[in-house]
Amino acid sequence: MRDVVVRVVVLFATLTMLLTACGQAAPSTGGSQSASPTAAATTAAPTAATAGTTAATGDPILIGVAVAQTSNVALLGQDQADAAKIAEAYFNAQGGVNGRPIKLVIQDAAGDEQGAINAFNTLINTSKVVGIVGPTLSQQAFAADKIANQAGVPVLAPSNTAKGIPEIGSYVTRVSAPVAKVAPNAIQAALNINPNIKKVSVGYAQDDAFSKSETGTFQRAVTDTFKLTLGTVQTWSTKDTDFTTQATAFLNDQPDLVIISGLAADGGNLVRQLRDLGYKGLIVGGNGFNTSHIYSVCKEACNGILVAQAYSPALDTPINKAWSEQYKRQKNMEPGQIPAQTFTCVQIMVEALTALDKQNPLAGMDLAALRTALNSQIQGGTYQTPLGEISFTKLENGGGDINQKQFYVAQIKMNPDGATGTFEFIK
Ligand code: 1QQ
Repeated sequence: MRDVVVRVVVLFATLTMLLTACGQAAPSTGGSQSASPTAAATTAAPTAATAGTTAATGDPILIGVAVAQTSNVALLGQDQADAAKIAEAYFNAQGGVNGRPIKLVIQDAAGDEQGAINAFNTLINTSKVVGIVGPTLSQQAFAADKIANQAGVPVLAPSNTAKGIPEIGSYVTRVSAPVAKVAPNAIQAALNINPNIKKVSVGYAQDDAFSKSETGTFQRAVTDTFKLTLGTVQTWSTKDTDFTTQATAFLNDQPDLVIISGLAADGGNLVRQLRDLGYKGLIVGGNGFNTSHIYSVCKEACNGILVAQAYSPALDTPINKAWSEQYKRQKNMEPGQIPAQTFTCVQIMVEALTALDKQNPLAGMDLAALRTALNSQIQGGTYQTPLGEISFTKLENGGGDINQKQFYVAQIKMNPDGATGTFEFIK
């Protein structure tokens, strides 16, 4: 019974320790946008159907969504598109942008750099959106965000966690907390389960920007923060399917913990092959494991994997209840971090547009001026979101990086069918 009870304990102590250890500033409480009209209006969690009396009408405001709808990244990207559509219906039912609806233009960014570049170009030049939510991978963001930055189009990064994303340019604002703040929480959780961990083996997909960034964070946390011994460091490609070499090297290294930074397909297959070869110790998976689609890759071998989280479905706020209820109604499961971050991006677009329209009616602005004003409004605001209260630190030579207060760790619990499971939140 205990196993099925979702326990959420906010890792304030660990977070504070890690922020201090990394020399990072505490989250700012600054920000100019006042109380969130949407959050205030969502106490009763109205659905699109029941909130019809306040629904937005008229000429829609176009918001671009450039996420992977095809390729090996599509499972993540399709969840993002679904989350964005839930946000579109939800906020339009709440009255949109002071009575005017938003309309998403969803463009397939596929799983590579060129796909993201093409999607961004179409959204900017053909669809003429006010801003873009996307792309799915950091690897793609480093290529595509530059284009939006040059064109003066605000980008909200829904799932780009590598070091250096907001530094791409002043029009890039990151909603997905960086690996440096999120990932080490999973090592602390592993030590809480097994205080005898001494030696840690690590691996990463060497052709993926996020995986490279995340393994750097993990390796520094192992040696510097937690004073553990770093064993073998294995590498592979996100396109690999055979991990015999890496799994054998991990086993020979005799670690107490293995930490894997890859995407769901390669990372999940590596876990399965490692368990098949007989590894019995704890495994930490990085943000690439942060999807229910992982269950079908590592199957029963997913059981027990620890994954740090920037979102908890149990956060008890009106906006999180509203979002998670909408998601559960459609998907029949709790929302995960990546869809929650994507919903949050659309929310921020709507709230920033709403605040801007009150100061300076959008109808009278040309598109270039509107995009620039929207970017400042986004970065100056404070938002009550499913991720908790968030705001952004404006970088001197770049865009905005998220200030988020709460992080969590979940452990995958597979069901006896070996095909379905849950992310259970732990201390
Ligand atoms: C990144 C990530 C991915 C794992 C998100 C899907 O965090 O590319 O930055």
